Amino acid sequence: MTRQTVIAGNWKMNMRCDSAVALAKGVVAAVGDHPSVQVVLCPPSVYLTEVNDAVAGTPVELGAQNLYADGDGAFTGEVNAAMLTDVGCHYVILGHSERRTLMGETDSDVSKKLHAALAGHLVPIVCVGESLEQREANETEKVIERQINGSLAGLDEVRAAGIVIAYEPIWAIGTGRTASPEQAEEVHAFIRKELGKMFGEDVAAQIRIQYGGSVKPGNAKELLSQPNIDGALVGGASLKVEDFAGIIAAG
Ligand code: G2H
Repeated sequence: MTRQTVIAGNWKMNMRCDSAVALAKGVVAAVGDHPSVQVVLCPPSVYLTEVNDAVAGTPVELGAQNLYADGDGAFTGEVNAAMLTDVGCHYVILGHSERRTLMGETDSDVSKKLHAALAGHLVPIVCVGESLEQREANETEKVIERQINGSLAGLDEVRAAGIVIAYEPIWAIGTGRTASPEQAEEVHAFIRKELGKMFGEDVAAQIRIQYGGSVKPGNAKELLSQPNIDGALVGGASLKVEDFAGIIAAG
C-alpha cells in the first residue's frame, strides 16, 4: 500500500498578515509545481484568506488549526467547517495536545469535530499523544488506544480511509526533544494495529499517520523513512521557509 506523504505546517498562534503571506509564498516557491509529497499550511484562522490567495493554483493545500462542530448560530468567537471550506481549507487539525491541555478538549469533543469536518468535506488531522508522565508509567499504548477509540468514535470504514492521524508525543513538542525513529515507529505501528481493529486492515493500511514533535530538517529523513510514518506535522520548523523546505525535501 502506497500512502502519499503529507507534510503539514502548524503555524500555531504565530505570524502577522504580511509575514504569513511571505512565508506561504516562500513555501510555494520551494515546493515547485510537482512535489512528491502533499504540503499543507495551517495558519491562524484570521490569515486563512490571505494565505489561500498565496497558495491558490499551486499544489500547496490550506488547513485550519481547529473548528467548532456546530453549524451557523450563536457561538461567539467560533468558526465552523462550512466557513473553513468557504475560505479554501482542505484540511483541519483536530485535538492538538495544546487544545486538549489548554482548552480542555476531550476525545468526545474531538469526535464531534471530526464528524463536522467530514460533513464539511475537510480532511481531519486527528492528533494523539502521551505525556512524559504517561510514557514513564508505561501507559503510552493505553493512552493512545483510548484517544484513538474516543476521537474516532462513530466513524465508518469508508470515511476512515481518508483521515490523517498525527502522533505527537507531548514530551517532544517544542522541546527540541524528538522521539527516536524507533520510538516513533513503535507507536505508529501500534496506532495502525488499533485502526485495523476498528476499520479492518485494508482501511488501516490506507490511513496516513504523521509524526509531530520537534521535527527539523536534520531529523526528518530518518523519521520519514520508517514504514508507518507517512508524514510530519511541523510546528516551530514550519515558520522558516528554509527549515520547512528541508523537511519537505526529506519526504
Ligand atoms: C507539535 C508540533 C506541531 P513542534 O505541536 O504540531 O510542533 O514541531 O514545534 O514541536
